[in-house]
Amino acid sequence: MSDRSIRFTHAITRVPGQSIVAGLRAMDIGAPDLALMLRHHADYVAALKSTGASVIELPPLEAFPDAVFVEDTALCLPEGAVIMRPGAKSRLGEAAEMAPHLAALYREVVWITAPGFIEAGDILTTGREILVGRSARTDAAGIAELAAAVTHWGYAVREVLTPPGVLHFKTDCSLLDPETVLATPRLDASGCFAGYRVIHTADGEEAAANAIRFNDLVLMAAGFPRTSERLAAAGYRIQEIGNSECARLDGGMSCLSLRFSPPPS
Ligand code: CIR
Repeated sequence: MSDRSIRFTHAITRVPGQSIVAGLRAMDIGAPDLALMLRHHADYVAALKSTGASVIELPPLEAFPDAVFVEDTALCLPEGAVIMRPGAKSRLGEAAEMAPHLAALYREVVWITAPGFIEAGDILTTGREILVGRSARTDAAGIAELAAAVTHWGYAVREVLTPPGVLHFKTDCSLLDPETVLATPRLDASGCFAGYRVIHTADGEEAAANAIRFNDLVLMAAGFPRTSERLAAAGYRIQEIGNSECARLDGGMSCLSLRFSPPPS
């Protein structure tokens, strides 16, 4: 089984800017503290680098309050990159800001075009397929366009549903290894992971589901001890990162990076 869904040579992150206080959120529980978010972000980047990956750290983009959540702008596969078309109006322009950075690394860069919408927070690439959750940000037209783009690279795309009221499909799940998923019980109950090994988040720790497997590490948000214990007991090497400020904007570990291995140039 190939492990290209968990092993990466590169990541791209973006430093959060002052405008982060205007970031989108489902529920207002107070503005994020930028100074604390910057500390958490630095820890996150250091953890990615500690695995040996090259991390491209982009500067803040004040015109786009949510631009720190770079994951939503593209799907990066070993064969090529697909530039997303975010369903949140205020985020639409983030994709064009990311595109040149990917064009510098990939020969093949394709774009999702109107009228479809898709944000990569709704995309989980496993060892055998690409799962895409239809959500308030990702529609059928966007998913169909993604499928058309990646089919010729040999990928199977399966449309699933992001639960109502949940921002993205990966808000509620992560890939731990090519055949194992960390998921909330509510998402797993939909049956979308049939055939996979599934580890559930502990009761009351649903926000731990948005983790990332990056090379030898699983990065997870700090503050979810019972889920963390479950993952450690299953043999994963856990690194906890503070996420209190991103969480105010419904963001987590996956949202903060693009993780990929571009073809050798
Ligand atoms: C948003 O609502 O778009 C941002 N505040 C959070 C984006 C989180 N991204 C992700 O889950 N991939």
